Amino acid sequence: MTHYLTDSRALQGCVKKAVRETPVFDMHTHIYPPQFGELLLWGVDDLLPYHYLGAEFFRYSSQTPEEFFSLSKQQQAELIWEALFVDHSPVSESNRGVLTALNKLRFDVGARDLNAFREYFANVAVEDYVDRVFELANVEAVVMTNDPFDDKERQVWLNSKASSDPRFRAALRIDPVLMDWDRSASRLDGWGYRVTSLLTEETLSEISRFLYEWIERLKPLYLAVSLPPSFRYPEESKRARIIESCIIPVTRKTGIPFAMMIGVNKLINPRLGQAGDGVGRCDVGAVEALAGKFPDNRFLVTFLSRENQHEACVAARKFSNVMLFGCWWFMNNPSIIREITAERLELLGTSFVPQHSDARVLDQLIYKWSHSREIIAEILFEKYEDIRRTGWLVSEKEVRRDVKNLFSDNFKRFVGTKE
Ligand code: FIX
Ligand code: ZN
Repeated sequence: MTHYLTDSRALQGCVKKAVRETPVFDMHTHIYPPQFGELLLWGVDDLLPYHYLGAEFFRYSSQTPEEFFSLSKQQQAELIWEALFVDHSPVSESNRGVLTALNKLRFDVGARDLNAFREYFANVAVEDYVDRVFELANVEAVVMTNDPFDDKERQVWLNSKASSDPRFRAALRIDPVLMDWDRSASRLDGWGYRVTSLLTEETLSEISRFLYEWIERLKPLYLAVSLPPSFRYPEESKRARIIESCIIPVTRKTGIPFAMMIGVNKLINPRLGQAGDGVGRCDVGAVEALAGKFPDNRFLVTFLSRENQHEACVAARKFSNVMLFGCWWFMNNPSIIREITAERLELLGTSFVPQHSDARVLDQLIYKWSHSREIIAEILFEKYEDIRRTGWLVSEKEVRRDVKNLFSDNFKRFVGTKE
């Protein structure tokens, strides 16, 4: 006998509980298992200098970026703590995130004692802390951002020290191939691939070999790139030629999606380093053209500009080989998450991936998922309540099914790992 939720309060409680209890498969992050050494950032002295806070720090401080970045991360953390938490109330999303993470870790945030936090991190084993964070955040697994052009990371993979921890899954990130082929050609040449900056047939074949070899090495769930607002398709460019001749056939043959993260203007203020990127409105038509021309390929897509979100939902309605995901970066703020999650449910039902954390520091998993779960539960309840008022009742089993699809199974099915 199916038990339907007839009462609004019971329905709300059920949605909140299902959203809180359902593990997430975090499909885009920048965190790594301890075997990757210093590539794994964790603890309060990595949490505070995170580039989101750095950008905000420079709005209050007379320090130049050059002076700031010459300091140790402990010194950077102390300056950020003073400027963004003590001298001004920490109400921005990145500031509140630090407080949420520390609070969930059972620190006395109100004591405002940075050194008390440090005491814990100085004494905890990183492996134990990874377990604690995944448990607190209720994260089943994370997808890393694996970049063969990063010298440190490439060595980890070539020396096969990479982790077999099933909580850390790979994604092959190939921005330099699509964004700066001329410079990347010399690097691939140095790694033994017969390529030139000219896209000859041999070069295109060797780019494909590079991709196949790294897909074999990493076993990635998808192949990813971030693209600027100027990205167009079709277009007469090396980028479009490599996408058509290499990325599309290789991802189709290996059965993995091509993930396009579109809308970042890299280093509009280069002095800020990782914090120096900006955002711009994109041409969603490029995604429509690729999804339409290559119906046997699958595309994970996210846009950085709020102004692209409605068009993106309409495009996803037209192409079932497009899976919209996340509230990326400058979108990952409560006011926007609320807006686009409602928009997506209204236009796509439950056929999308509502969020990814983009965590660069392990501890961020705690706050990024705590904040997003709260909002997703609110919006999801509103939509169930709307249909409850028509007489269509849902059961707890159906609510949990929908939440599991949103938090993990939509992605797993799309990348082909759903058992
Ligand atoms: O391109 C990306 O994967 C972006 O998410 C990062 O470059 C960015 O710095 C970030 O971490 C945003 O949250
Ligand atoms: Zn990212």
